[in-house]
Amino acid sequence: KDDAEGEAGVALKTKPKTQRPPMYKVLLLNDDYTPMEFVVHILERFFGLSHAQAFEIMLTVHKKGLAVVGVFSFEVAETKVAQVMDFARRHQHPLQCTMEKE
Ligand code: TYC
Repeated sequence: KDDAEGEAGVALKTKPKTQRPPMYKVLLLNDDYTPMEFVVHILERFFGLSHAQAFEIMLTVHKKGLAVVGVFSFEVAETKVAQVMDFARRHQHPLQCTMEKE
């Protein structure tokens, strides 16, 4: 029923369903070898974070094992993960970055 009146004449309202695209969390994982400054640099460069924000997230990953860096559309999340993984690989650091549906 998509009516403003129900079976017994009770006023009802059906919410118009606004379709939102699914969003994806980009996660950064800790490891024992990637230098802290390298991780901070990645967060500034690919996620547009300030040095202070980048340092804070890096420390959270270091202490907790992982952290959400940001939430993006599928395509943007995919691109960020690829940029981070490629940059880390080129610098021979084992840094891992993944994405997960919100
Ligand atoms: N644990 C690393 C170190 O002690 C630093 C680090 C932080 C590595 C965050 C990865 O995603 C990471 N050098």
